Amino acid sequence: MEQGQFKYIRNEDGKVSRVIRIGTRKSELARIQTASVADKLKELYPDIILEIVAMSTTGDKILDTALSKIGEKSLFTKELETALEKNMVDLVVHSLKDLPTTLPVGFTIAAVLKRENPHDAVVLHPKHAGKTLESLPVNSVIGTSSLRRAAQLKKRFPHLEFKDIRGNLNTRLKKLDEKEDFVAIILAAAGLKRMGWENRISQILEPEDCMYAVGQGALAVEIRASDADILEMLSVLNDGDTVLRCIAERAFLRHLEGGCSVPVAVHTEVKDSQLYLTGAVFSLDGSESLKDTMQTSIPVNDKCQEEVDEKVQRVGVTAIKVGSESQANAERLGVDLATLLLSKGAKEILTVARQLNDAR
Ligand code: DPM
Repeated sequence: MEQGQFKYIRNEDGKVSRVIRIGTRKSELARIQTASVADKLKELYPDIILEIVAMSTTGDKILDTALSKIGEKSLFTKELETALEKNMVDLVVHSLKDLPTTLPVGFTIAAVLKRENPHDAVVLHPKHAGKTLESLPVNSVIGTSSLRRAAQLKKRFPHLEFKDIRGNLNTRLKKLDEKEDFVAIILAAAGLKRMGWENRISQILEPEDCMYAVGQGALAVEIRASDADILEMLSVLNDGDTVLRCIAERAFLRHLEGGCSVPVAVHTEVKDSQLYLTGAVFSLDGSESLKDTMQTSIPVNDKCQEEVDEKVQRVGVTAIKVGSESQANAERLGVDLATLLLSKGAKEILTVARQLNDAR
């Protein structure tokens, strides 16, 4: 039964309930991520009725081009946002790192869930089991299309070669195992874990080797910014520390004017009521880099946005149950660190990186 703009159904007892429709990409990882959020919602709200709507996005269709070569920023999100806009779905689950730091008008991230391990991981060809990046033979070819990963690892492990690899996680693992093109591939530990492939991780890359991407390892739920009911319903999914870390990271990236395809990396930590942000930018071969760390305080007894009049979006996030002063501090931290790196020449490094990448 369609009633107004939302979808409703009549239960057996005659009660009418709104159906909450969740949009997802069709890849296995996207479906797993969506199902995990759906399960959490079912647990928190046993009476809700959920429906999952799967669709393909541009990013899923263009499989032969490196992500960083495709100009479109909202590669994996556009079709899903259109579905949100048309009320065909009510929420969409994304990997936060695939969401642009500026969302199109009318959308917001209502929840950022507790972050998985945000680090990158090495997956080896079975032939090389037991090795590490350090101990792999000279000129071993490593598969990654991430400028961020390639830049850092080229610098750190000059004996290795890096080549693009595209496709969803299933495709990449197949390309690694069934051919001889790559000795190893680099993937986010979080994605591997969600796919149930943790046993393929042979090495977790520490910040000294490779810092992670903005938002990596965190799931985000995007909604229509005007949908107050869903915003309220999802607010309990937020993990306070993850929200603050990711706001700082996203503010850093946004202020650098980086997209998802620039060699920018971060590391964040919450400790003793302090939020620490380390951010870095790299030239494509990693030979040039700028890196710094700053910190800010997380006030105790901080008031939630719920209690203040205006609901503020911070780099796309509206987390109404997380302290509002803390969120403001986190955003400022990201901007301040970006400002510092820009004053040291970050813009020039990123501009050259972009030009060289476009010319590849
Ligand atoms: C973005 C990048 C990659 C994805 C760039 C980067 C990796 C591309 C590649 C912005 N999105 O990380 O520097 O390796 O060629 C992506 C993955 C996940 C979300 C897969 C992965 C799962 C992990 C998560 C693709 N987006 O990074 O291994 O939820 O953070």
